[in-house]
Amino acid sequence: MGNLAICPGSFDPVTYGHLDIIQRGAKVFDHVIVAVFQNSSKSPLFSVEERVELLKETTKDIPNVSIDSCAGLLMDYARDKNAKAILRGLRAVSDFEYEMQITSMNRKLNEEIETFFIMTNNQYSFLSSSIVKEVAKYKADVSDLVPEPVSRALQQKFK
Ligand code: COD
Repeated sequence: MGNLAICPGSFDPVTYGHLDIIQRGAKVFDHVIVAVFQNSSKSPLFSVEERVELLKETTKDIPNVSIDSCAGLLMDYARDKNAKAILRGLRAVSDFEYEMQITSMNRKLNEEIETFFIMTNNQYSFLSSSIVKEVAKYKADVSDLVPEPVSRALQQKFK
C-alpha cells in the first residue's frame, strides 16, 4: 500500500476543518485511513456508524482515502495496519498541549510510528465539531462549516 497514514479522531461530525486536513494529507501519503475512535472524554451526538457513513459520503471523491472505525487503542490499530504515520490537525495554541500529551503517550506505546501535524487553513482555525453542534442545536445555518450531508444529518438530529 506504500506509505500509509492514519488520521484518527472523533469526527462527531466531520467538518470542513477535518476535510481540509484529510485532503492535504492525501496529497502527501500514498493512502490515508480516516479512523473513527472513541474519545472517552466526549459524549458523542452521532453513533460510530453514522460518523463513518458521513465521512464516507464526504470523502468519496478522494481515491486514496478510506474510512474505518476502531474501539481499541490507536497505536495498536496503527501497528496492525502497518501504518507509517499518524496525521493530526493543529488549530490554535490551545490545541498544542492536548496534542503534546496524546503524542507523547502514543510515542511511548510505539516508537516506530511518527505523528505529523498539519496546520489548519486560516479560514477553519476556529471551527470545531462542538461549535457546529452548539449552533446547529439552535437551528442556525451551518452550511459554510460542514458538507451538505452533515448539515442535513444535524437538522435531522435537532428536529
Ligand atoms: N482545522 C484543522 N484540524 C482540525 C479542525 C480544524 N478546524 N478541527 C479538528 N481538527 C483536527 C484535530 O486537531 C484532530 O487532529 C483531528 O482533526 C480530529 O479531531 P477530533 O476532535 O474529531 O478528534 P479527537 O481529538 O477527539 O481525537 C482523539 C482520539 C480519538 C484520536 C483519541 O482520543 C484516541 O486516540 N482515542 C483512542 C484510544 C487511544 O488510543 N487512546 C490513547 C491516546 S493518549
